Amino acid sequence: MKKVVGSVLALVVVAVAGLGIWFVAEYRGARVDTVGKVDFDRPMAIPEIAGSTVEADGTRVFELDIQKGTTDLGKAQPTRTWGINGPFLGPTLRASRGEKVRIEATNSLGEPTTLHWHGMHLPAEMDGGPHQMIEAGATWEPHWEINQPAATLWYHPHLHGETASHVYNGLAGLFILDDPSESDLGLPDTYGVDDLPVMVQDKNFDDDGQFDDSHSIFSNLGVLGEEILVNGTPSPYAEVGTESVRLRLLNGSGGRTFNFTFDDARTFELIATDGGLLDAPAAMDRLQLAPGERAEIVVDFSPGRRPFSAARSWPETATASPAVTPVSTSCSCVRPRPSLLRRTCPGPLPPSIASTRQLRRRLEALSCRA
Ligand SMILES: [Cu+2]
Repeated sequence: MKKVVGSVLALVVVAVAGLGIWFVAEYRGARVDTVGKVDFDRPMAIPEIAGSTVEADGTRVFELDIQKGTTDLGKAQPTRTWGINGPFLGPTLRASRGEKVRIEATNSLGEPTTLHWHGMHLPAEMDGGPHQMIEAGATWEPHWEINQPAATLWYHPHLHGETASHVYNGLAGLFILDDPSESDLGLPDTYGVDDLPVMVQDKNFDDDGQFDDSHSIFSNLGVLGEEILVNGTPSPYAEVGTESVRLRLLNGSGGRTFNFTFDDARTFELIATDGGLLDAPAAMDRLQLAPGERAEIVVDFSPGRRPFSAARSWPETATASPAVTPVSTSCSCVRPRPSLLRRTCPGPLPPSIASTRQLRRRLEALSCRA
């Protein structure tokens, strides 16, 4: 009898332990760290600047076609993806403060979607929320005037219950706002050369190389992908030709928070967050971005060699793999960094934004020098 009880107890212990391991695995939902497992053998894609036309009254018009396609993401067969003006992701829209813009967004997906301008100050009826569906085959033409400081924004669908999956499939792009009064600060500003977009998204793939956005039954975060794409490129590296490089970081993931840092823990300077330029650069060696958040950093690289591996996510916060490997191949001079970024005293930072909460502490120590 004792033997039977012992065996049953052992079985129960094994079962509970197994259940615990399964629970933890399910709860975590993905690997925590892929550092060292990525080869960095593909040049990082740089989204094109979207073409536009300017009408007689000065309105800048962008034509966007929301569509389906396929993309080589390093799998045995092409991955079915969604994109804007192309098969995967969207071009970078760019406009200046004071300009009127109009978007002619045509939905060729075969199903309804929306386009939302994340971070843009604009009338509610232009914002592309769930109440502004673009039906299949329809064209939606929101228009507004850019009236906010220079900033890195992004656009993506924002429809009820399907936002995450439409973004996951590939509908996302940057919207860079320029402010003429801030263009003489001497910051790296040649797009694709020393001013690089870095849109980071985590993905899971099924055995056929297709996106898999199913997630753990215990995860209320959303999908935590095990592979990291930057601007839609797996295993990306980027060559840079100047020592000072500006990276416009966007966490375009649905659930994963990234804590960006470099292999050698080098210091970089944070120059902007979601709302635009800070009043002064803030030196740091790690930067956390939750889904949807943006930041601009300036980092220095040594010339002529492949110096260090990467901006990567720090394992303690969430998972991740190195995101981008900047390589500097030749040198121009390190630009002097302006000590003052904004011309005027900024207002209080929005309290709801996690990364700016941390920055607020740093900024409180700075007196406004405008
Ligand atoms: Cu958004």
